Amino acid sequence: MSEVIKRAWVRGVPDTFHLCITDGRPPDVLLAREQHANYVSRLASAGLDVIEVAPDDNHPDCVFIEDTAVLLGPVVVATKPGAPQRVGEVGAVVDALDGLFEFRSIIEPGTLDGGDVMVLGESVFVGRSDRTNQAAIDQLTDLASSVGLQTIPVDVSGVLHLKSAVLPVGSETVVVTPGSVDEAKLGNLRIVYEDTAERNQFSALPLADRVLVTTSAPKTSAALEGLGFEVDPIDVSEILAADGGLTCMSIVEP
Ligand code: CIR
Repeated sequence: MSEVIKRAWVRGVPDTFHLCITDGRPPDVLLAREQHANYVSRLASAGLDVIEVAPDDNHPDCVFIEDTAVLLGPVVVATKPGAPQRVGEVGAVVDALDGLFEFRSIIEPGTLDGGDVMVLGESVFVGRSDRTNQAAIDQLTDLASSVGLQTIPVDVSGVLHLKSAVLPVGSETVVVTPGSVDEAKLGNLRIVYEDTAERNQFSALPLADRVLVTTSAPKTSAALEGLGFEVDPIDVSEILAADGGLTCMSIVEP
């Protein structure tokens, strides 16, 4: 039987990226675009079929496509981003996914960012954060249950999203920023801690044969290598400046 090629949806960096929501310095648009192109080529070289949604200058944060739609098996859940200025990003992404999955939607008063959703096996961990509220968690719980998945809410503090602080690097291992989440909720997952000197600098995206990791967290990455993970470092300084990471620039088919 031939290998199934998975798809990944990405969205380009708009000319207005320097106006994105950030607690830090504005990112450099041209450098961000170079780093994004490098990210896209790493996904493609890992065997993913990459589909690009055009950027929209009216939405400076649109490169963070993960926040707009969540794939739960045969279902795509259009989110309701918790930052009001990001709500308009969802339509173009839904258009790209339309017809490929059964369509569902988070509705008001729910707000949910895809960065708060981590699907591992049969479990859907969902961060209760400044962007994702209980109403949306209740809706997601029902949607997940309809496709046989169990939802586990996790309180998130001091970071933007669940996946700012809990990064899957394999099906059973996560890298955690100490003190950001209630680790008891992570059940039997193996926890590797982000090095304290690299706080909020580590991000990761597991690919078929390796884990893409940020160059900004070499000690954490070395610890992963010590555990047998094949790491592939990538510089995404401008994405980190915009409070993003490696998961947030794509929606990868499970
Ligand atoms: C925001 O504040 O919404 C963006 N500047 C960053 C979003 C990052 N998204 C993600 O990690 N899933």
